[in-house]
Amino acid sequence: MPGNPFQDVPDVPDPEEFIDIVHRRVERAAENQRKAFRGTRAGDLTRARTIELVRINTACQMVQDRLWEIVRRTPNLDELHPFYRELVDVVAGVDRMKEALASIHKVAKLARLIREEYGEKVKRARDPREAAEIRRQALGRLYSAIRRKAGDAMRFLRDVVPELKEFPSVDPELFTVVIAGCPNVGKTTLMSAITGSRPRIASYPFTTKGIQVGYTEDPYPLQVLDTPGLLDRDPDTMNEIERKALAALEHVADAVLYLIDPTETCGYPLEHQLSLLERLENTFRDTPSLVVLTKADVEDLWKEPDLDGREAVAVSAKTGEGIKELKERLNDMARGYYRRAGRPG
Ligand SMILES: Nc1nc2c(ncn2[C@@H]2O[C@H](COP(=O)(O)OP(=O)(O)OP(=O)(O)O)[C@@H](O)[C@H]2O)c(=O)[nH]1
Ligand SMILES: [Mg+2]
Repeated sequence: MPGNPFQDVPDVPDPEEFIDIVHRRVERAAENQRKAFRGTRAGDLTRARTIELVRINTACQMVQDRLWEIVRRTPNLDELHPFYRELVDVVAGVDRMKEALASIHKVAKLARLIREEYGEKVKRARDPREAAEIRRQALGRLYSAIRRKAGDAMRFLRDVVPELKEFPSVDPELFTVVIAGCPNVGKTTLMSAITGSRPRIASYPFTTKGIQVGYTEDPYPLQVLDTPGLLDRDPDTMNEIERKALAALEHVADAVLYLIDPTETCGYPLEHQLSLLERLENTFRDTPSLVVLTKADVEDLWKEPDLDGREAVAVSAKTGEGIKELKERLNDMARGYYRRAGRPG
């Protein structure tokens, strides 16, 4: 199952540390070449040319490989699903990220050019001193390209890539149910009751508790997202980042369950819960939804709220009441979704 498209992006090194690593490898390669010459009859010039060539090749190849690998294994930002694209924009900025990758790609290509150009030159060096001078120029250009052309980009990616790798792993092609509601209404408990699976917890911009992704397949694949601290606030008071993180969620939601706790044991009066419901309905205007009344087993406190004609299912995660019916409703929605998507489901 496809998940977070950034999970295979390699870690990006700090430019100065990278140069150190490259340089140490260069010296080791030169040393090995020197040893290989021991006991042979190779003349001074041949030795010098070969050793300097090994240095140039080792440095350039390593820079080219490592930088190219970063570019190659980062997904194409223009082809990302809007869910992930929006999240990238929150955490890194899509344009900034593209610029950084372009800079790194440029230096990878430059490393190849330096290798070709100076490799030819060093083969024709007239004496050992000239060979060393050519190698110094080659490595000087290479290291300065890393510092000046890729340095900022590398430092930037070094910071953001770990964050991108922590994005929730969701498959945007699956029928996705988002669970929304005030704190303590029973979101996480319901999610476990629906999916029966141990949800994976992933970080998500601006929620302190992260987001949980659960999955079930009976019979239609259902992906369920639990969203603590994300959908219990007023979208009008959100800042730019929060709005984008919310927009990302809208891109992936195929159905929303609005949870209401009619016992009010969650600590929020019904009136407050209903006004959140209205605000959320505005946000997820085009997404099919269903109201779920939780904690139906708490009979002495449970009272039927006025839902203004909205459809609702009463459930108890404790006794299992209503869960089967809720799952049937979700499966109906999923069936329609997969049929429209032209997938067997
Ligand atoms: N009696 C009863 N208690 C429930 C039921 N569902 C959840 N609870 C209780 O309600 C409390 C909150 O449940 P959670 O599932 O953690 O609620 P939540 O919405 O995920 O809360 P946050 O993650 O903090 O937003 C817990 O003490 C649960 O045991 C239910 O069906 N019946
Ligand atoms: Mg929870």
